[in-house]
Amino acid sequence: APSAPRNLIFLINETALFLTWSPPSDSGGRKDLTYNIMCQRCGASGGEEDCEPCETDLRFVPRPLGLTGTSVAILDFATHANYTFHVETVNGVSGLGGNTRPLANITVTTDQTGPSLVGVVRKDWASDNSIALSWPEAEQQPNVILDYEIKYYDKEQEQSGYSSTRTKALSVIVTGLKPSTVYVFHVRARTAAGFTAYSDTFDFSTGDEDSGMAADHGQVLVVVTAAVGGFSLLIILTLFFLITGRCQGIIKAQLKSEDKRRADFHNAPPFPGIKTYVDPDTYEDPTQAVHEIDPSRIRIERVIGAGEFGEVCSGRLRTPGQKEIPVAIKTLKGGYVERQRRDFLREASIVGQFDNPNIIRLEGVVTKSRPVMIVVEYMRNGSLDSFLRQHDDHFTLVQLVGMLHGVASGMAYLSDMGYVHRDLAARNVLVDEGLVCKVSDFGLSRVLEDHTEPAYNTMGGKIPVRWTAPEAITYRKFSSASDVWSYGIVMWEVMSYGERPYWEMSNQDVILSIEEGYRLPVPMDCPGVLHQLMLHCWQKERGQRPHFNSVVSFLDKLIRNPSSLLTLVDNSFPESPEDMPGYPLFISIGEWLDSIKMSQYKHQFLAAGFTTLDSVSTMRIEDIRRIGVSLIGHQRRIVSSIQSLRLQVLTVQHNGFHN
Ligand code: ACK
Repeated sequence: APSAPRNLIFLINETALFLTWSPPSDSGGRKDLTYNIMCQRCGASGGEEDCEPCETDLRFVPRPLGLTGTSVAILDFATHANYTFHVETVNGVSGLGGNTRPLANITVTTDQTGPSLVGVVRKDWASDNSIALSWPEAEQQPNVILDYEIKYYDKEQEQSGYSSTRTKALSVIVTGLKPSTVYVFHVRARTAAGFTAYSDTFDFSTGDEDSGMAADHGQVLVVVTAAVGGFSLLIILTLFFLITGRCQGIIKAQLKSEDKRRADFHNAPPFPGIKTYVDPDTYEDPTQAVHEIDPSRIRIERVIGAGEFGEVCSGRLRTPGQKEIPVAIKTLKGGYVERQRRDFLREASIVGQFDNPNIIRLEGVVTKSRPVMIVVEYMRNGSLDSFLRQHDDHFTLVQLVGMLHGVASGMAYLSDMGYVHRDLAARNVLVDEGLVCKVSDFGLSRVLEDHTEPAYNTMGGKIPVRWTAPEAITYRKFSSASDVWSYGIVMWEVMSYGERPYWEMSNQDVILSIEEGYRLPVPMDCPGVLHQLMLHCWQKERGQRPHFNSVVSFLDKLIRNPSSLLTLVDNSFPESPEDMPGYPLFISIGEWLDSIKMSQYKHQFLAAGFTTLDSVSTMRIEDIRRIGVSLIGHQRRIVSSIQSLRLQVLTVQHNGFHN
């Protein structure tokens, strides 16, 4: 008879337990060795009497008996359990004699409680039905952390049980919660050796359905600091301008911008110690504070585009004693009236106040000679939307999130300064040769504000409807929170490589759909966490949207822990055909493919039995790949078109955040 297997060991990871062993030293003189695995689940005492056969749903891959190799994977095991496995060597003559079976045994505890690796758990933001949490990385970890488990329960209803969710990141968005309710959270890490102990418990509350304000201490603290901060800021500015002798006008400007800020901000007042944006309309001459460039230092090379006021050119700027730098030059075309000149230069007096790596940098202006010009740093890759369209599917998730991180940092800076952009969109973000994204185009706020006739109407006009928050469209309530809405749209544009938000829907249909609770669905190949963040930016109540600073720290964590980006949302289309609106699907497959310039696939669609648009609308990404659409750009266009056929019906409420 053969002897027992040798060197039996186990390995455990998130989902599987592996047993491996070496063949026995004595094969019993035969070549037909196989192995059988037997399993017992034992109680805490560890004694034999406390054991019972393992549950039947435990899965063995490839199988429990008659293994020819020397390893097996075990799935669907329970946590907090002691398993004992017996590996038996068997050959053709086993059981024909001998009374001791050749067994190797091993006991595995699937919950090896160690010290807690999770310290303080923080609340990043809350809406009425979700809470975003984060925690610092463990400093000394003996084992690599595979993921974290978050357990939580309604504090008042502890007896009704726990819920839990898992994440690979140092943060999570817990959803499906009740409004104005305190939940108790604790988090534990899972390493190759099993779970560690739980962190302390932390109580956090969801927001209030009506007020839109998250009820927690953080909120109160911000308001208090802001009041104090605003006051000291005023004193500092007063002193500064007393010294420079320009007190009056500026204090007025300061007060006006304080007012504006107060009106603009719901819960995100500027932080103390940070410079505040001054509205150029409060200056006599808005360009007096901006650097005037001697035009002989500028060399225009070529026209790169058309701006609202004239051509945009690329060129070089010389500064004595320094290297020439590449610049972009916006010109004001001849024949302008004074009002246009002022509007044109207004952008420069806004940008000139900013100094941040994610905001386009102003080099200066030319106002004393013709043509009037605004000179800014040159951004090799042009605007973000066309850049992404030209490079469909060329970037890694981390690169895309890096771009979004840049835009969010720039926006956090602007909102901390009290500046509301009002026209944030991928077309207004520029990309440099290192993929750094910078917010640009600071023209719109004037257009909206200064016209006696409202410059917008819901049928289009001056408001970029697809990018604008509903309260800004309806009541002109522009704020950093409405900029956050636009940021969510930019996220969607980036993750779909420059697709037009809401495709070809009319502005009026976009407004109505949003009002009814519809939101853009997850773009193809976009991680679930990012779509959740978009949905959060598109909360109807502006007080429930995250602040840019929270968005930045959230994306920061994703970039540091990119494994959290691996969870894709696989229901990229609305769940079931019953959700289909009564959409006219009468055109033929041929006409549809023609309309999206994909007619080369007509044959494949028909051959695979997708002969009506009705049937196409139920296709999933796999189906599209399976019928032979292999180019990712083509897949994306077809998927996107199907989504628009089915109307983008995913509401914030119905979408689970759990992975
Ligand atoms: O997508 P684009 O190439 O990038 O086309 C537009 C065009 O000018 C009209 O706005 C490009 N553009 C604008 N500002 C800059 C800049 N600072 N650097 C490089 N290109 C720019 C933009």
